[in-house]
Amino acid sequence: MRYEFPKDFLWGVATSAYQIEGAVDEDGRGKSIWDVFSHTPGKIHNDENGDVACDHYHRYKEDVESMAELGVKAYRFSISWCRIFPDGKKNLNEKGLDFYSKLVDELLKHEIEPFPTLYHWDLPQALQENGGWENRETVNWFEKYSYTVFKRLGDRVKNWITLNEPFCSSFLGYVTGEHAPGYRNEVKRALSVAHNLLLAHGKSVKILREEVRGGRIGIANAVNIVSPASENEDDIRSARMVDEILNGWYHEPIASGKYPDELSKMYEFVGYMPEIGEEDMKIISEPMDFWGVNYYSRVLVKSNPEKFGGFEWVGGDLEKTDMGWEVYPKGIYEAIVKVRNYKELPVYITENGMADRDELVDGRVEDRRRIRYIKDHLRWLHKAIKEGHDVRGYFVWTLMDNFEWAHGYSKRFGLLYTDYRTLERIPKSSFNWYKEVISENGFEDDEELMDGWKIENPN
Ligand code: GCO
Repeated sequence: MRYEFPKDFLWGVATSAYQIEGAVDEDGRGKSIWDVFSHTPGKIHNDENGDVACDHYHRYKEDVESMAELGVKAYRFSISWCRIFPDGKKNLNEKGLDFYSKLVDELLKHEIEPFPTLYHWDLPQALQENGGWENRETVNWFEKYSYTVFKRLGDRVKNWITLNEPFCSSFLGYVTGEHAPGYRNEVKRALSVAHNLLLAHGKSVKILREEVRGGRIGIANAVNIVSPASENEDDIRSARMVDEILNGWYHEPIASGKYPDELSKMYEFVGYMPEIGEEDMKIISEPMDFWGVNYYSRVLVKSNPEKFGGFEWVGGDLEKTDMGWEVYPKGIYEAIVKVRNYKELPVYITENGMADRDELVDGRVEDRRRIRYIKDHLRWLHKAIKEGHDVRGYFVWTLMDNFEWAHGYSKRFGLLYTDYRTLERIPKSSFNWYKEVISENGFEDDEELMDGWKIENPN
């Protein structure tokens, strides 16, 4: 069967600043919370950090060449706030702005649409020392940062993403402690962080409208498909709550100016709800242009009164990626339908991809499972488009293997294999396959389209 995509479908790849740039002390860059967190012993696999990463800061021209070779129409990257304002506040660092301006020019030279994310988790440390996202003042500094970047790049950059996965910034940073700044079990603090992040989102949407003629803007939320581990009523109720914790909490305020009913009542009861100003929900729900969907997998939920929150995530019976995430391609279709139920906006899949145990053998990397993973997700995405959903683009996570947060360099998601000894980038077979898909604007495939990858030999 031929999977043909709309003629102007935007084929892309995605990265983020702290994961690829390196050059952390170069050209006036200030410290971010990820510099501090990754240098804190015991936080990152092998105590690795992003000091060098893929050295993209110095190799960006080579990397744009690779994107041109791949034939992508768009490149999603993130701008490091602490390169623009090293103290997060007032002292503008022109060299930081220059880097992103040069990157944009390089992309446009190759007719690649820049799709920058303003905030991909790397808050300036100086602001963290002032309470970080718990402090509402940080929202005002984010407004200044957004305004500055829009003014400088808005003449050439028309598509913008405000935040990457505010769920991760708030819950992994303040509840599980896996991410910077690394607090644990601080649910109330996580919810005020989430509220201020959503405010920052709404404020920068408004500034974009004023400052970037013809600009379009959205948010890139993680969207997990949450299913009950069984048909029993307690599991179904737990799954509904986890769906609100993971998804509703970061979509409903933007879509309809309110937090999810059931969960906000529960948070209210235990005194966790953040302070909500008179205008806050109106600011957060400032109309935006598209949903960015970062889709990877589903989560199965079982009720368990002994566990924190009264539920637990259980492993399913599908094949898993190297991250331990189930391969559930039907979830990309369900995620598209889900976000458009919150509000019927155009959708970009702003991240999708898999970590696998890639091996360099005689200078080559055969990553068939990644090709099959991307193909199966694209086939379900294609179904959503055929059914009339306005899906405008797809960004593979990620262009090159890079710093995978708490996993350090141990997880490889790239279409390019990064040899961390030499920093050479080597195209994997998935790079050549994706290049073909882009040039054909689609692909042939006759495999049975399954919801999820059943484990072939479970034992
Ligand atoms: C995320 C982040 C990326 C990750 C990718 C793989 O969605 O978690 O945006 O930075 O590296 O998703 O985990």
